[in-house]
Amino acid sequence: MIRPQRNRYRNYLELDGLWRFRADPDDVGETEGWANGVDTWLDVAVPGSWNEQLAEAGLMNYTGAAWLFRDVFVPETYADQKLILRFGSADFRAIVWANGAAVGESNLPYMPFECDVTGHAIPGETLRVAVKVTNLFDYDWITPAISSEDFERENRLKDEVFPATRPDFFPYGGLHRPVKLLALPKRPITAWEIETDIQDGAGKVVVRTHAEGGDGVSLVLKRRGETVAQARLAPLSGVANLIVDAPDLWSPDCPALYELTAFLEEDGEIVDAVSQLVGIRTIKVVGASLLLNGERIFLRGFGKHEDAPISGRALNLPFLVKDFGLMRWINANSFRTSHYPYAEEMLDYADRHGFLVVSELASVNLDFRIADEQTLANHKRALEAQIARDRNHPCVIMWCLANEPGYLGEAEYNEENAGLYWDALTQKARDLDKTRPLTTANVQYAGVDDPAFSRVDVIGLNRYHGWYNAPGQIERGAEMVRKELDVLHRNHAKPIIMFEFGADALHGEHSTTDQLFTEEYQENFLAAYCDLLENHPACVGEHVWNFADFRTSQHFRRVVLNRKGVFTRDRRPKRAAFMLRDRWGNLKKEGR
Ligand code: BDP
Repeated sequence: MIRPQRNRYRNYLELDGLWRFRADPDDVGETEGWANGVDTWLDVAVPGSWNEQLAEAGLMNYTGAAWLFRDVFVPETYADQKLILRFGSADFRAIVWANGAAVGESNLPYMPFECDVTGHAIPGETLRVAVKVTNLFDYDWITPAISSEDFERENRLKDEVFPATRPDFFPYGGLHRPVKLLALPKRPITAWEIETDIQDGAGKVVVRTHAEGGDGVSLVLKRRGETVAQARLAPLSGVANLIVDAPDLWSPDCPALYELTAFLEEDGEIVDAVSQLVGIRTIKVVGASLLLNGERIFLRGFGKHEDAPISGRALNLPFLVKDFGLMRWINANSFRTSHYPYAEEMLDYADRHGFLVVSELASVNLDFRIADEQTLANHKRALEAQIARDRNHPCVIMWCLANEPGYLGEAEYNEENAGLYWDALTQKARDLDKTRPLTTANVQYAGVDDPAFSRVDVIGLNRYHGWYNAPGQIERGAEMVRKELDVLHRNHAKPIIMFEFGADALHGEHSTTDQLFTEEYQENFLAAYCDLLENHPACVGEHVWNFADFRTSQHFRRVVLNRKGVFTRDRRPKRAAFMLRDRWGNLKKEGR
């Protein structure tokens, strides 16, 4: 899939704004013909989650089907073009109608999808777009569904979570990312893959293109407006190598970007063009080290969420700019897209400002009592889509295949079941992308014998010793972590990243002694872990959980929000933020 862009051959209309909205709790919309429009509705902002926006209309905790509608005038200049409705995401599933005709659907949450509306969208006329969005998961999904009854049956949390969800983040529903009507050439370039390498000091940019027509592709690579390399591809779907002498390499200190353009030719004429910013860099695992451009790196940063007041999980550009500003202020150099792929706009920003991104799939709490063939097939499909969408971003340095699989410590999460599962998934990932290391985020209940560890390149851990266990006892908790790190280091000659460690802190709560929920406890907890991680021979990164407080389903252990943020939900710093800023500033000065 090619990113929407405007040039001589491509154009688009932005369909963001207020859309009409109607909840469909009884799921009658399709049989009652809502695709043609409805008589009564509410307004909802797109991009946006419906929950907080429409809380007063009773939709705060609504999970189920809802419809969104809008009309769009199709410009006459779009005649003879291929017309595509493009959704940045629809969470978690969607069906789309154009002037009452079903034109496409998506069942990959947090992923873009396109519906071809050529023939339905008539240039010079109005197009009615209707989308049915459902924010419920299926049981065979890679973040499995759960209901209140399941909780009770499992005798675990019982009916204690509202809305019922397995993962610890709110199941927001809506069109969370920009919606566009694309006008493309009739037979466009449909995809391209860009990989970079460094050989004998020269940069190598390997490009593969895919197109529906044309008889050749020419490539031009520029740096600051000057052409530095060119190539032609024939036939289509071929591979071209662009060689750049003495390249400016991409890194957090200097995120140098080149502009690559592909021109599609047919009968000697250019019929399509697409552009993309390219960073020349390598990322490799050697022994227990992680190397960027051949040099050791240490990841300092956070697990984040796409979460903000009112807009919920939606792309919120002022928050995006603010968050990157705060990450820069606190001297972070990286983050993980916990627990799903983030908006493409976020990756663009990270490319331009030099942040290292661990790109996580939307798999949380895989439960190996119920994971089956279909779950694995879904996981492969999600992997394929995510790699296709994000592989051309230099900021993406690693694929995290799942967060906390086997999260109950269930006996079924063993070599036999899970080993085969990870064999199949890691093989698929390596077939698709040979340039990036693979990881998972291990839950402490699955322990140090996680079957994923021998299959991935980087061992990822989430640990809460000193919080969920050994509460109020930071030293004891840190000692438990140290022991686990040593066992892992002995058993696997691989780098280790602590992807989560954190403690809830209520902004303004203080104590002179170690006391859960105070700002001092959070600060001391994080400092104790950092002391350990920064000095361990196999540890190549520390990601604090979480960047900011975020909304999750209601539960007695959560005070309105998950409070493990180093910043509040409206991005005010807690005490720990100043400690991290000093600590990470020093690491940066030491060149780590
Ligand atoms: C971890 C999960 C994360 C939670 C965190 C917590 O990966 O999603 O928010 O715990 O409990 O297990 O705060």
